[in-house]
Amino acid sequence: MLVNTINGEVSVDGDKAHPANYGRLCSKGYALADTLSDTNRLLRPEIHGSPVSWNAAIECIAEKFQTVIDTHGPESIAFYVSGQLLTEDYYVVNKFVKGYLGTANIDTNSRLCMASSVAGHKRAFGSDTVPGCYEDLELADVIVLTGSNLAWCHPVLFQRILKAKAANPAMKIVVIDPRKTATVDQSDLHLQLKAGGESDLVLFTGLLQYLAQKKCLDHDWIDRYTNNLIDALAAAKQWTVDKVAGVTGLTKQELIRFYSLYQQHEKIVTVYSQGVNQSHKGTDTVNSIINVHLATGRIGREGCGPFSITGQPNAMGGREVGGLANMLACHMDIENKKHQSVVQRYWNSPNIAQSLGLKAIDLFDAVKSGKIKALWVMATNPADSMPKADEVSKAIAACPFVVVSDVVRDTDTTNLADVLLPARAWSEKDGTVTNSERRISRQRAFRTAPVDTRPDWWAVSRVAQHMGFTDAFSFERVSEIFSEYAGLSGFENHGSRDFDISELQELNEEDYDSLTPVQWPLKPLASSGTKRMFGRGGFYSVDGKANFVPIVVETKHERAGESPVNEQTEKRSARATNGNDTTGGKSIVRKTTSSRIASDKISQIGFSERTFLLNTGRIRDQWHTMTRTGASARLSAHLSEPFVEIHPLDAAAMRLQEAAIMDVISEHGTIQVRSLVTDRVAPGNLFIPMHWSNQYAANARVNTLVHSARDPVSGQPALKNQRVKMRMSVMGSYGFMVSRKQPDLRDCEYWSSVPIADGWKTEFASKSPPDELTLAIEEIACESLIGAEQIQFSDARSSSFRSCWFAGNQLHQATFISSKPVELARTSVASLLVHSFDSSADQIAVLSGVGLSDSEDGGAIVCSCMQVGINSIQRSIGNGCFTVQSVGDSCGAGTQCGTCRSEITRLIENDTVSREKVSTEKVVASV
Ligand SMILES: Nc1nc2c(c(=O)[nH]1)N[C@H]1C(S)=C(S)[C@@H](COP(=O)(O)OP(=O)(O)OC[C@H]3O[C@@H](n4cnc5c(=O)[nH]c(N)nc54)[C@H](O)[C@@H]3O)O[C@H]1N2
Ligand SMILES: Nc1nc2c(c(=O)[nH]1)N[C@H]1C(S)=C(S)[C@@H](COP(=O)(O)OP(=O)(O)OC[C@H]3O[C@@H](n4cnc5c(=O)[nH]c(N)nc54)[C@H](O)[C@@H]3O)O[C@H]1N2
Ligand SMILES: [Mo]
Repeated sequence: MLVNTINGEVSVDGDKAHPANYGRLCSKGYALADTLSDTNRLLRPEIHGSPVSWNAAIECIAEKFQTVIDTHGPESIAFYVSGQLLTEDYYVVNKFVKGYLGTANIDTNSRLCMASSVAGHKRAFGSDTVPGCYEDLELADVIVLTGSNLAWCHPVLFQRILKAKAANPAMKIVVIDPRKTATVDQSDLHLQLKAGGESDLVLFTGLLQYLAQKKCLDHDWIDRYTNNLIDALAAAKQWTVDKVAGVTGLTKQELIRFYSLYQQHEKIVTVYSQGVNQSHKGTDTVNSIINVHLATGRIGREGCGPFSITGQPNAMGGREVGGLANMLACHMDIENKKHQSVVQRYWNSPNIAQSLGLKAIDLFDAVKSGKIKALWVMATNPADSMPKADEVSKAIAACPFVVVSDVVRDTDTTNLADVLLPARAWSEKDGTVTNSERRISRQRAFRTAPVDTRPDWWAVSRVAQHMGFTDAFSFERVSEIFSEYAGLSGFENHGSRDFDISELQELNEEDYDSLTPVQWPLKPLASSGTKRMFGRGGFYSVDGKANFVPIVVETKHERAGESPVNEQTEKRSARATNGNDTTGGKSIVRKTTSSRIASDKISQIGFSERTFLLNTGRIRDQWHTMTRTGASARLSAHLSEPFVEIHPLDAAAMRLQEAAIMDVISEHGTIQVRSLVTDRVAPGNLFIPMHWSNQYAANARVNTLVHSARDPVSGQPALKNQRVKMRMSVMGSYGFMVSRKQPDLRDCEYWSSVPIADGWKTEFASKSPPDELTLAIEEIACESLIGAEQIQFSDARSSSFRSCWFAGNQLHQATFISSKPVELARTSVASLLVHSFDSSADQIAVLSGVGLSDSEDGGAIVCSCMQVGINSIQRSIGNGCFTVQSVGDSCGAGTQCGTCRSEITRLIENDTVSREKVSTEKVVASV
């Protein structure tokens, strides 16, 4: 990535020379400059909310940790870190915990992300190795994407694939997903299997059986390089096409079409991501995919391979430094005595961890039970991203001593900390990261960091030194850390471990700074890096052979996608509101709700409640818990409210109003989100994005609903598979507001705010009637908008209230409240904050809710890079632009990062369908 700074303004461009993206960036990449504002930055260390010096914070942490260790032993300390750290940060914190504190209680958000892939790789290859490289995706004849929404989550890679497909139209893209995603829009075949955790497992086990039956296995390769085929085939034997169809909900024709692709084409890559990993059978599913590739020798060759795609910038680096609670640095295992000794001697560590540490869910369970007395969370937001998120939040709040290192001041986790440490952000820190194809890249700081922020490795090193480990943590520069780490990768390795970058240990600071991207392993014979591995065996198991893993499936599980049971529950209690829940003096839910309509009243209204299977995941323009992307007006314009996707048939059965506010309920919690009726989800399924936190919505954290069921091998939680109930949330009033500051809407059961140019735009709703809600909101406005002047309008008959506050010729706040959802052109009203109101007629016109500018309302943003809305795109289509290219030429949409091209395609297709429908109707009419 290239960054330009002109007069202090930062702009971002792709690096055309980087082999992973060749200069392309995604919408979030282009908007990175927007997320760099200092407004929500954590700028100074804090203890219990008061700013302190770094020395004071470090002393406090070191002393507290020492006391806890002296009193309760090292196992009462835990660290929860993240794939958003750079490799050097990650290495130092692991060295500190596993080598010097003497516990392995350090786990990472990669547990929620790729632990099943790690475990699957290790079972099959003896090491956590991704065998292929991105180029294979361009060379393949068939790309199978399962449980991956590549178009939205890895848009740069996806654009690379689409470009390769344009050059080679015979290339086929297959998408396996219970939802019709933007990736599906660009595919040749969509297998919309039943969600619920076992479909993929059975699908790929059935594929192995099918290929064996069709005599398509590569026995020569298998004999030379693998073990255990017989057992794997025996276990797969029962999975006939008919049986697979029964479990997956796919037709026999679909299955045969899919299976015969593996029969007819040589070069196949099977890409998988969270739809596979985040399941209670994640590791077995990974192995069912790898089994197929081993059985056909499709590994380590051009255009072939199983390919686990990672998500976070440095998830792979984290695996390499041993970030997980069951690993040691440089792909060594904690429970392997030899590895323990290698690492202990290299570090000269006094107290190396001897046994497995706690994995994420167990770790927070131990926090909850009180076993963990001190916790350090670094670069992750578990109060939102962990399953059973309310329970996790309460556990953190109740933990006696909590340190949180972050770049943002207010997150749902920083608000629970005793000590806050301000970290350097990606633009300000220096180090290396590794991507999904084992490629290590230098990440260089390009922006001066706020004075009191420090890199995470620095903070950890200083605490370690303060605890007496002076020499082992005397790092002053990242290059020193990298050299030490590179040295360990080669120490007593002799080819026994896959991860070897020891060629790089002698780099001086200058060489390190100018390091060009390189793929490990780096061995003397291949010091330019290794593209592919295992083509001719060479696995890291005891005998150097790969292992087939026999897949045993017990199909007892709930079947997803069945038509929902209409549960007209008699006893319908009011929402389980999360009132002012405080534990240990720390507030958990920032904006609280109070239900003022009694439960009996809700049941009188009698909306139906139904049971669904809830799937969760990502949207195009938000990153995880929105701590940074949520601050970008540009990115928040794409999908700006927390929503639940529901199929039109289910919506009709529930008599849902358009864009209704819904209560979604599980045994763990209740949230409120807006309904989005779409055939992208299957009947009986729902989809809710993982992103919204208490910072941007009243109560929309999806993980408060999600169970902590997990894969038994990897410990990765099944985040995409939760039974829930859903019903319409009955509201007494609805509102819309634009304001300079994020409003305080504590009186509203529902609100959702997004930043816009010079202010905020907020949707809200309340159980109270409009007059009461208006009073409450105007009271807060009176207190906070001192000196401003108000004009207002109310219509008692339609229960509609409008109020505007002006200071000089600037609008400060405009509020629209009604007993029904407010009808207004949102984008026009939002633009009024940057308008100058020079006459009182102008001011009064706002009350009509009409934008004052002549420009047409562009509508909800589809193309974030060029800021083009749906209305503008539809106008272009209406004017005869029927290709993505011509839409781009006409209004600019889709011409930058390309991530929105699949949505533009769908708009064109919808338009074609409706035009065809009209013309067919005309034909019918004329007949
Ligand atoms: N825009 C954006 N991009 C991101 C991120 C982000 O937050 N925002 N995060 C990054 C990170 S850390 C990660 S890990 C990656 C994740 O990237 P992905 O794994 O592509 O993202 P998800 O949306 O979590 O899930 C992918 C798909 O799995 C499907 N799925 C659910 N259940 C099943 C099932 O049983 N079988 C199958 N076959 N599919 C199923 C979902 O419908 C969803 O479309 O994205 C990375 N990229
Ligand atoms: N329901 C559901 N839950 C999920 C998922 C899902 O698909 N569904 N996906 C899971 C997956 S794959 C993932 S990866 C996780 C992600 O979940 P989290 O890791 O919790 O998400 P982020 O919002 O990325 O949190 C990163 C935090 O680190 C801060 N930060 C950024 N850079 C730095 C830095 O350099 N140093 C420090 N100290 N702090 C920094 C950010 O401000 C932010 O607060 O969520 C998981 N949870
Ligand atoms: Mo992830």
